[in-house]
Amino acid sequence: MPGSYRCQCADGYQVWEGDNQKLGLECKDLDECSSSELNACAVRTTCENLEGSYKCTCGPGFEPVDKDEVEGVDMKCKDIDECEKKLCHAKATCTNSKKSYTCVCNAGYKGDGKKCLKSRKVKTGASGKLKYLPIKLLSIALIVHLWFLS
Ligand SMILES: [Ca+2]
Repeated sequence: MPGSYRCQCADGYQVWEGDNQKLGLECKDLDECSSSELNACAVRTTCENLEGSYKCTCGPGFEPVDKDEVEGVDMKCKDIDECEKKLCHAKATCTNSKKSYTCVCNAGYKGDGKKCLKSRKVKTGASGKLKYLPIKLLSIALIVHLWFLS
């Protein structure tokens, strides 16, 4: 309309529908993270609302595709390959998975994968029985001794 003007909120702001409408147009920050339609954050990123704008950062377990770009409105993130970072023990096998990884000790080693110790041979069979033989013999000797006394 000629001779008139219209105010608009700047990008990143929305009309504030409060009680002070008589004072003129009021704008407040638009929470771009409240809806995926309002932000350009890609999958695997976390949206963070800012005054007048927003930013995207990589979610837990993800890292920037471009190492120099730590945050932005259209940044892309990829799964962190923890196995490349050698977080498992030297005697463990690392398996990378989405958002995570697992460490499993190699055969012959025991532990949680972050720390693996050479597992000792478990005593079994004859050697295990031999351990209790002196006690058994002592018990029998005591019983026989008591029997002779009575
Ligand atoms: Ca905002």
